[in-house]
Amino acid sequence: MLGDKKILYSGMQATGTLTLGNYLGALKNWVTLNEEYECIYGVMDLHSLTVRQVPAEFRKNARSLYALYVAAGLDPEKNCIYYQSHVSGHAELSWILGCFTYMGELNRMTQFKDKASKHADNVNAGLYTYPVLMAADILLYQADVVPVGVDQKQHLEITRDIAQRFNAVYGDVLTVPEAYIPKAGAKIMSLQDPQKKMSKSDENANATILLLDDRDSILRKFKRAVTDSGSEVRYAADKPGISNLMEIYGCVAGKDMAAVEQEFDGKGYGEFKTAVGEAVADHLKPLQARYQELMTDKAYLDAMIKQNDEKAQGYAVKTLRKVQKKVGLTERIR
Ligand code: ATP
Ligand code: LTN
Repeated sequence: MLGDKKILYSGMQATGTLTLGNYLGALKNWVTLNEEYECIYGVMDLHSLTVRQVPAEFRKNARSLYALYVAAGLDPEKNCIYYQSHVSGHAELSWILGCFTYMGELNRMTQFKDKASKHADNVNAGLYTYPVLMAADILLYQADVVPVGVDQKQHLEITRDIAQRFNAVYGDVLTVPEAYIPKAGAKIMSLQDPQKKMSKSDENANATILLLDDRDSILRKFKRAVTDSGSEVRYAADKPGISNLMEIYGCVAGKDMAAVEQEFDGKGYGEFKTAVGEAVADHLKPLQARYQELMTDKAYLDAMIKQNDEKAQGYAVKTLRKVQKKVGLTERIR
């Protein structure tokens, strides 16, 4: 709790460009929840290091992510939007929490298993302890709620377990956070294989809508999207392709599945796919325009980054000192 508002914390890895999945599963909800909470959003650049990065490209991606948060509607004057690597408390708390995490727990993480098989040549310790750093991110800010897509649910559960384990020994030190997983959009699927999550690391460009794709690409990708047998626009388990497109449409048009079915009653897949493409392109247009503006305003972004680094540091150091003291590390002499 900060003032009379609860704390919301979230972030994304600074790798590649955001997809429509990242947007509908996470970013869009951050904007919706924004007024209700005291909000802190990180550009999770330390997490990105678990996969090899090209330094210049990586720096660009991180800045682009920062600008996308702002372009999506998060005001950096009202919210704390900062770089994870600028607050050393993340790494420090992560070490301490690592001593309260069991290898058995980390062995069960599905993201680790998944990434380890995709990057078999670089199964590094960072990939393995990734959830501990994520727990440190969240617990450092005493977050009450963490809005994420459904693939992050397991990481939220381990965060809660670590916090409870720590509190059981040292008293009520860490806030145990709740995941906020949206009812619609929590798992947007690939446009080319509706059994697979839409992912920024997909090799097939047609599988993924990027937030910065131009209108023509968006329309073309939706036109080429894999659909199912039959011809009715109906939300059903045996129609994963159409159901995914309906979910996307519902999210951007603010409609539930019954309303979407009704709107496209008697219309074919072709007409529906065009409508989804247009709705998504229209929805993203203001965000894209704002993004372009921000990326040319170096002074403004730099000022916001500096100001928020200090703010984040201020929040983080309080928890860190408290934790250090509780575990018995010797206090600094002033
Ligand atoms: P990758 O697929 O390359 O591992 P990613 O696209 O999952 O990366 P992250 O930075 O791991 O990107 O995710 C950022 C946020 O977006 C998380 O809250 C995650 O749950 C959410 N998210 C990612 N993909 C989807 C998706 N397809 N549908 C809904 N939410 C998603
Ligand atoms: N692992 C997350 C990114 C992330 C995160 C966090 C999300 C790192 N630290 C703290 C919420 C809160 C992902 O989306 N891959």
